[in-house]
Amino acid sequence: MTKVMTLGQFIIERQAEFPYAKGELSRLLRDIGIAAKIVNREVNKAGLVDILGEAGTMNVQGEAVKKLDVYANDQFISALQSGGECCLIASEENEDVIQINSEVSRNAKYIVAIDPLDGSSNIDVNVAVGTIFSIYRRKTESGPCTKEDVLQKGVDQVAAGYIIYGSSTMLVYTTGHGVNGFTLDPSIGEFCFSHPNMQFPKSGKMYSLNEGNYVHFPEGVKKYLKYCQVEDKETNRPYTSRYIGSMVADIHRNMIKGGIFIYPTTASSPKGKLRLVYECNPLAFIVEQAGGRATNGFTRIMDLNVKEIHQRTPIFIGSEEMVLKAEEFMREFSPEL
Ligand code: P6P
Repeated sequence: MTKVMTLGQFIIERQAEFPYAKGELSRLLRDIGIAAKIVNREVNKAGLVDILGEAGTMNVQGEAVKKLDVYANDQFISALQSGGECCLIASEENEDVIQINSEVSRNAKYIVAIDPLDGSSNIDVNVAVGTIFSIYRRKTESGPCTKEDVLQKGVDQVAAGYIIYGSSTMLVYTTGHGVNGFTLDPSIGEFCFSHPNMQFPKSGKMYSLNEGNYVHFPEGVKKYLKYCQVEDKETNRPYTSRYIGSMVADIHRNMIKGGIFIYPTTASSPKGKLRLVYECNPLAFIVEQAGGRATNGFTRIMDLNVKEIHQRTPIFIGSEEMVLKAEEFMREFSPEL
């Protein structure tokens, strides 16, 4: 019987590798893991909404039923506020930053940027959804953190991770020393170490993008799409199209099997749809740490200047060779972008 290692045990064991660390980051990751388990319980009940009551109604316990993304946001904020290791939160669900000014958190070292439940519109059709988080050290020395503390480039991330609520629930994260995955064992309520040192395949046969936007794609994306669809035995083409419409699920699948995910500029999203701070930067950190590549078609995602919390960016992310090929088409056919 192989020894099961829980997320908590793994964090403590890895903590020993960073003698300078006093455990704050370890406790912060633990707090996120606890909130993820609570959110997982509710996401898995979503199919029972008739019994539990639609969002905006009262459930059988007489409690107001929240939309799941609001519920998830509340759970992660509450866990971070009570954990005491985070002084500021930037959330997809909140227009402005959330300062945590309690005695214990005011001088905490870390900032968390989070998309508490990405792809939540897929819940009603039972498709995998995800939480994405990014952790930075505060830039200001002490006192209440401000929005300036969160407007940092992706290269300055201390840690990043995602939770995928799918056929199983997994937490995948990096602290800059590789990527490790943990699968939730509901029978013991623990994330168990299941995917050591995850590696993004250097190439693959899957491309993920919403071809419904084809007409408004940049010429370089159109040309790359046609490249993927042309028959060429030597380079394993035509590739396969796989698009779930849930970023964490699409990227997680591609990290296991190889592939590229693209959300370029479109007519309705002239700057791209996906958010730099709490979607693209954390996923770029994880993908790069696993040996993949993440750019906006020209520039490394993690080098992009961050001016606004909810800033959007085009993203090309996944197997290194596939992203490099897509960038070739962008340079040749859409250099103006
Ligand atoms: P579209 C979900 O709403 C999301 O933010 C990502 O998870 C997903 O990759 C993308 O939007 C899907 O967008 O325009 O293809 O429906």
